[in-house]
Amino acid sequence: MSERILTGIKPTGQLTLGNYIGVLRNLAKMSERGECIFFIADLHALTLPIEPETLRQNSIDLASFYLAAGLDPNKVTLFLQSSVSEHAELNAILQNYLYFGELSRMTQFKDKSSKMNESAIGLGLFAYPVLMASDIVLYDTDIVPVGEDQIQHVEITRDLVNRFNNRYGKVLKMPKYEVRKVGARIMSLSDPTVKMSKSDPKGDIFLKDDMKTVRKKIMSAVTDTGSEVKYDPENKPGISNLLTIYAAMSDKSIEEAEKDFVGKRYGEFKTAVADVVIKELEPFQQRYQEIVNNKSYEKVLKDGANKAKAIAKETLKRVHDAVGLLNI
Ligand code: ATP
Ligand code: LTN
Repeated sequence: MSERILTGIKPTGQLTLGNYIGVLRNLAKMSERGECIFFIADLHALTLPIEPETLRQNSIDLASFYLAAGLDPNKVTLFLQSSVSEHAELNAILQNYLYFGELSRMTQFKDKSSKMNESAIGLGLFAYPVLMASDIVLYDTDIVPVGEDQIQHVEITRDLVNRFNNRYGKVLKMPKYEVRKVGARIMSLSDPTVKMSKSDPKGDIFLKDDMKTVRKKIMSAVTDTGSEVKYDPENKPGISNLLTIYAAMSDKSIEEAEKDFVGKRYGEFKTAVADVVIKELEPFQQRYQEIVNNKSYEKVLKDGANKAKAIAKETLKRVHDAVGLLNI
């Protein structure tokens, strides 16, 4: 049987080059490898304050970006998390199998909540990994492709699966994460010690930026002292980040990328980085615009939700049986 591959992205803001390199860019290839289930984690987007109109717009944008990444809607299942109510139903059950202590130790929770006033931290933000675990196990997922920051959430899902199966027998499928070798963590162009992140947009390249802006942002990216183009994240975080972007966008290893710039100056190097990014981003953006204009995402999302629901219903029934809920 072929592998089942699942991933989700939150419609929380403008997608960045980090999202593109870390995840989006690889999805089309994935769909040749196994059965793909991709979704828009709109319920997760509610874990931090967001305007209704922004959430709606972001969800449409994200659906269009998924499709622009070359996904064939006949091959992959693409849907909104909120359209398949089984996610929330399974969440209500699984929340009893992850514990306060382990949830408190999640890096993402600590990062996000530390920037907030305690009285404004919602339960959803704290319980985020439970819903994510539900997303994953609902489809008997084998592989979860994510950026580096999400590994911990897949690991806690694995802990939950172990715990649940030890108690009830082999009910849930054990998932594995998969992180790409180059580009699992693209850093901010203005501060290469922090992740490029859509909820902290300083130093981001947005997938909707026009090409002039993209070039300008890359040309003015923070670099390091010295003049050698060398991969050394500790001492040369700026150059290493740009090398990573270059390598990922040209499907090269870091070593091959380094070789392209032996004896070259930073300026020349940055121009080459901008060139590879623009060469791919420009047609990607055109495809995105066409999809937005003709609204082709609507039917894809509807069909996707129906396909997803058929699988999710089966798993939920199995879980009900296991824990003793009557399937009447
Ligand atoms: P937020 O800032 O709202 O937390 P985000 O930009 O981290 O959002 P997500 O929706 O959390 O985006 O992530 C979607 C996917 O993109 C995840 O698999 C995540 O690991 C990946 N990703 C996000 N930022 C980067 C990055 N800078 N480099 C590589 N992958 C990334
Ligand atoms: N937490 C993820 C989004 C996400 C996800 C998932 C990813 C929600 N559910 C299930 C993989 C599998 C994020 O912030 N990128």
